[in-house]
Amino acid sequence: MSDDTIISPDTERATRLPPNQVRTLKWPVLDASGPPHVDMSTWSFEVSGLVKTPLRWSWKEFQSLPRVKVKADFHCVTRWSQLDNLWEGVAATEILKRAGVLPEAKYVLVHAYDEGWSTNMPLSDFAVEDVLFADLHDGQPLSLEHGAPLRLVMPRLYAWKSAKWVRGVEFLDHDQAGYWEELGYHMRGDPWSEERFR
Ligand SMILES: Nc1nc2c(c(=O)[nH]1)N[C@H]1C(S)=C(S)[C@@H](COP(=O)(O)O)O[C@H]1N2
Ligand SMILES: [Mo]
Repeated sequence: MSDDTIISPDTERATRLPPNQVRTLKWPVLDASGPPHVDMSTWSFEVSGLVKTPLRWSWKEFQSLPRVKVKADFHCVTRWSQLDNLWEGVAATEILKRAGVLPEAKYVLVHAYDEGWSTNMPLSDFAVEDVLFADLHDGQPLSLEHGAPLRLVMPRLYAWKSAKWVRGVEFLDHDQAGYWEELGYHMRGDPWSEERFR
């Protein structure tokens, strides 16, 4: 692993597994309704809401952004954890820098290509250096079922916050419940304090 890899701080805890999690060696697939059809010729990533500069990138444009590598663990609320993932893609901080988030923005709503699916989190959880929009996992392109072409990775929150098939992020002054959050999942989802439901 090269030295420029960002190490997610939770991977350096003496106890790697959050409470009531079990380690898995085979990466499960979990989602509400399966992969959407994503057409790469019309794919775009949109940054909207409370920003100075709303942005929209095509796949080709998105590929030209500066890239990072992040080593991180992945904890699903259904109690499996997959340790030591190497993700590659574009850092959330890079997107924040380019869009110029306004001071009123306090929350993020992440939109995905599977119809009606979204997830929310505080901006303070999104704006940390180990959050990224990834297209590679352990050196391989993401598979469709794991979120290709691009997924969000939020290493410090439960895995349902790591939106697959992302199509954009919206910055808000209020916390707006996404798909699972509407159904009772936690607005934040910190695995270390077991913020599973609300
Ligand atoms: N767009 C989208 N992203 C999603 C979901 C979904 O239904 N749609 N499910 C979430 C849930 S509940 C989990 S646990 C993780 C699982 O990621 P994986 O299938 O790559 O393991 O994806 C999350 N991202
Ligand atoms: Mo999940």
